[in-house]
Order: sequence, then C-alpha cells, then structure tokens
Amino acid sequence: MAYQASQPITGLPHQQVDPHEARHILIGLVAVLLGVAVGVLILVVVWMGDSASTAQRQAQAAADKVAAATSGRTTGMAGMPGMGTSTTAAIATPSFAGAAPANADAIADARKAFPAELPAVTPGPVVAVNLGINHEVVQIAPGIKYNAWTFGHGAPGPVIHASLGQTVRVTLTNNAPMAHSVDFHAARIAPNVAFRDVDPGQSFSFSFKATAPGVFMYHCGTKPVLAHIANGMYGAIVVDPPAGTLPAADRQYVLVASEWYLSSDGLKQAASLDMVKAHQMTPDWVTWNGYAGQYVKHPLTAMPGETVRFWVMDAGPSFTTAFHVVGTLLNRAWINQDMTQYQRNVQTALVAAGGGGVFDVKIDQPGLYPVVSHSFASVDMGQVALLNVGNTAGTMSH
Ligand SMILES: [Cu+2]
Repeated sequence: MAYQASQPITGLPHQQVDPHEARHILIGLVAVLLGVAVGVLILVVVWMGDSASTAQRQAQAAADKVAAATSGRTTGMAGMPGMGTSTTAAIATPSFAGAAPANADAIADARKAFPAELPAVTPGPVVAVNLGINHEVVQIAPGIKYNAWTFGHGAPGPVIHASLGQTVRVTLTNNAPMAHSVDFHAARIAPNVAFRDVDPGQSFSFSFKATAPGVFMYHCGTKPVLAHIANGMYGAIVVDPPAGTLPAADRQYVLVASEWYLSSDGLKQAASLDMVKAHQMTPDWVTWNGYAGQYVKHPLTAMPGETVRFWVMDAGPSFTTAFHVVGTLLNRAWINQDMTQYQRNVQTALVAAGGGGVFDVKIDQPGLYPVVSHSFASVDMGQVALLNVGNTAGTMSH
C-alpha cells in the first residue's frame, strides 16, 4: 500500500501536500517497513535455528535411547544373559532363519514335542498355579539354542486349565537374577498391585476369579515388555465355560504362537535377543508352542469324523496369527474367544497378538492336514503343525 502524492493524507484533509515532501514521507515509510521486515526476518531465522537444533537434540536423544535399549543400558540389563548382546547401534544382525545343523532331522525326531493336549481342569474352588521364573537355555528349532527367560522350564510356560468361577491363585517365584512379573489377561484386577515386579529370590502371590471363558495369554509385564515376551515369558490359560454350553469335542489342543529374534544362529552357542529385530518385527523363527515344526515331526492326531478343538493363543510379541487348517474349514470359530457365539465355515481366523480364538474342525477324510498361520512368512519361519487324521503314513511339509 502506498499513498498517491496528489491524494490528501489522513489527518490533513484540507491541506495540499508538496509532492517533494510526499516523496520523502513515502521513502521514510518504506524504510521503516523494510526495517521492521528485516527485524522480523532475523527473529524468524533465529527461531528456526533454535527449532532445528531442538529437533536435532530430540532426534539424537531418541537414537541414544534406542541404542541404549539395544545394549541394555537404560534397563540396567547390560551383560545380562539373554538381553541385547548383538550390537550397540540400531542395526539388526543378519537373518538366521532356517539355520540348521547337519543332524537337524535326528534332533527333531528325538525331541519330545511340547504337549499340545489340553490338560485336565483342576477340580475344586481354587486352582493353584506355581510359576517359577528362570533364565535358561532352551531349543527353539532343531539344534538352535536360545538364552530364554521362562515360566517353568521352557517357552511357552505351562498350560493352565480352569473353569469359569474358579479362583486362580498365582504364586511367582523368581529364581532369575533380575526382576520379573506376570500379567494374566484372564484377570480383572489392579495391575499395579497384582502384576508388580518381583525381585530376584522373592516370591509373590495374588488371586483372581476366572470371570470369562476362553483362552487367554499370561506374560511377564516387566519393562521392556517386548524383550520379556520375546525372550519366552508367556503362556496360555484356558477357562472353560459352564459344562454343557459348548458342543462336544473329541480332542482338544492348545497352540501358542510366538516369534523369536536372534542375535546369532544359535548353533554352537545359544543366541540372545536382538532387540533391533524385535523392534523391526523381523523374526528368525516363528513357532507353535515354542519350537519350529515340532508337530510336523510329531503330528497332532485325530480320527476321521472326530471334532478337534484348537485353543489358539498368540503370544506375539508382535505378529498376529491367521489361523488356517489346510484341507478343511473351521466348522466353528469362536472369534476373539467370545464363547457365547461362533461363526461357521470360516477359512481363516485372525488371532491377535495378545489374543485368543477357539476353533473346531471335523475332518472325514484320512490325511495330513497342515495347521498354519496363513501369513505365510510365518510358515517359512516354522509356524506349521500337522494334524494326522486316521493314522496316515508319511509326512509332508507345507
Ligand atoms: Cu520378565
């Protein structure tokens, strides 16, 4: 905006202004405006510079945090077996998917599979659950050793079977050299009280009432939870609905899905957790009940025409399971373990990380039926079982 020299200037309506003087005023005004603009510009530049350095500082802090978490510094776990020994920078180790010793087949043959059969329910008003917490080497695939943190002596921890209305009394005994805890998804309870950290050498008990039926996860809830679950601290609890409310099943199996993120191949020395891979969700192994392909070597069994019920829980820590049985449909699918209603003839059912689902199949033709997550990267990394219907000879992989 500029005033024409011939126009009256506000405040001087009746006075003609000398064009010369007007030019001077104009120049003066422009100079003042320029001055103000330069001042504002300087302020903006200074502010931007400050913002940039703040952003830079924040980015650096975030990077430091990741690097520290990777090396265990922020959690006081540096040098702890099973914690972030792979690197101090945010770089994942190479993939060790599919690593195997020469005698992998013989190892797989000789190893007893994790019992997938649903154990009997404990009678009486109280189910006593004693969970010892240990740091120990487990096998997660034929010949692959891993520095795990466990409930009991393996991953997953023991399958717990309760009935609706029973009280579950949990006693944790921490035999490990660091704090751990347990979080039961089946519980309605103040987590700051019941799921608190238990120090090394200590025991702690709490009780909750089983108020909903289904298959639920339990896991260590100590920070960083990602690391504690990835290291093997999870298991399943099945809560039966009232007797007679579910259709009958001839066989019942519990399958727990989980991923493993390895700092090394685990062949000669036990691998530990690669926290960068865990953050990036790039596992080396994905398993049913903690061990790759164990039910391919030692299949689950059924006879033609039987109803087989799968209680499926996905421990993650991060993957979901797309539950699918090759060669059949899920006759009944209690999605998200809502045991009040089921869907029929489902091809693939989602089981969320930290969630559960219950699925019935009834297979008439004898044969070998792979039980998978239809997210097929997981199959390649070991999450495949076989259901052998009718004592079918031979084996297959899928
Ligand atoms: Cu833990």
